[in-house]
Amino acid sequence: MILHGYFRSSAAWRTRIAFNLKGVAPQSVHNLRGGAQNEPAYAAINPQKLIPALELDDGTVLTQSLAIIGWLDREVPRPPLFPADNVLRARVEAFALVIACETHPFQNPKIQKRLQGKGFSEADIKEWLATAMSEGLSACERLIQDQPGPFCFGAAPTLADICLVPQIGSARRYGIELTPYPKLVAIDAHCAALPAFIAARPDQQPDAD
Ligand SMILES: N[C@@H](CCC(=O)N[C@@H](CS)C(=O)NCC(=O)O)C(=O)O
Repeated sequence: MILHGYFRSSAAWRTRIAFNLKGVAPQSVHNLRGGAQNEPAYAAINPQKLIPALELDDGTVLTQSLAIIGWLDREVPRPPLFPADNVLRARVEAFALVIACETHPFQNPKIQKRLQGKGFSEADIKEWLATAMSEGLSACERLIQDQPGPFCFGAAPTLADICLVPQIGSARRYGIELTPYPKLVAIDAHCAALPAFIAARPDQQPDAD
């Protein structure tokens, strides 16, 4: 099994956390440096030219981090990455989707390049990105207001934490103020002490700068 990733990609980071939590170690290949995701060789693997992609042993390719994590959870059910309770599961998925669909995409290199190509200034792009990230994080903070911790939804990590930690990492990289999100910051700190999360960090990857 080959996981096509990149150390800084937060979508790939999600899959690394999930594989670590399951104790499964796919072979890692690092695409993206120097725009390698846009080369025909990678486009043949993932027509979206996005990281990550997972090549299964029979050659089947899975794309989209949340689909890869869902597949992994069904293949290797322990420890579960979703709560057994159906309502809580829907809340975990909603939290993850706020990040994956409506927060993270704005920070993608290709989106930022398009904005630069349209003549937007670096300051405008930064401000636009900060607004998008802050909106997403505010929603996430509200979505777990009733939750006791130490993870987003209960006593064990779920897809919500898997999506949160890389998004907080990106927010820090972009200099976003995190004090309005005390619950998210506390959960991130809790996750940061766990081996599965430590090993998934960008600075722990062989292709890290
Ligand atoms: N929704 C996708 C997002 C994948 C994605 O946006 N990957 C980024 C890295 S985090 C990427 O490959 N960007 C390449 C580019 O912008 O050219 C997923 O969850 O897998």
